[in-house]
Amino acid sequence: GHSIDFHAGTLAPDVPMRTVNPGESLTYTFTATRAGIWMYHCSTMPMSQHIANGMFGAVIIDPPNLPKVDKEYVLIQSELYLGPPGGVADLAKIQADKPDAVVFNGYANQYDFRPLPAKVGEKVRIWVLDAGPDRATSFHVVGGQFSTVWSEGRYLLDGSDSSAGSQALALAPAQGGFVELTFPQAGSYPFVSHYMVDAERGAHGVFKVAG
Ligand SMILES: [Cu+2]
Repeated sequence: GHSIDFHAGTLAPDVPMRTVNPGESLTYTFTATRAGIWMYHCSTMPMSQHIANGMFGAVIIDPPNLPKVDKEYVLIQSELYLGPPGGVADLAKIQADKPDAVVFNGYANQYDFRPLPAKVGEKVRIWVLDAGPDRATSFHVVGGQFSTVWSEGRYLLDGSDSSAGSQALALAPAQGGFVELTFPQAGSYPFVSHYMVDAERGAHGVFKVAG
């Protein structure tokens, strides 16, 4: 059985978040009242293993009057605890806090091999969600500074003060937000979780910035 814990709405979870068995279905409705990058995930026990199997996602509700940008990306960080091929995530590794890989959008280092494009001078917005199940992130762009930081419902930095900048967006599991930055020169700008052991496990990619 599986279920859904849907952070983008608020209600008594008893019935809508119940576990349904294979072949059964459940229709879930919600009203988008609050902005954010909201996690949803399976909440059937052991929840850590269901989330580690990839049963999670994000719903993005823009804040009112969110300015247009030139490019917008979504990066969801999560961990992989590899079980046998074709099998499920390894519960012992999960409980020992020993991930095999920490990834953006499901695959280790995928944006090293297929960098995300941008151009010099463009304003780029990056939504980030930490889906866990268990590790926090510190999202950082090497060579970049964030002019805007929005986290969990409020601006930490709204871009109005050109002397103010940010170097990392800190997110605990299930937290999300966005950053904005402009690349000053052409080049390859790595982005990482600045929990360095996780960057080295695969939470690493590159923005390829064209002149
Ligand atoms: Cu599940």
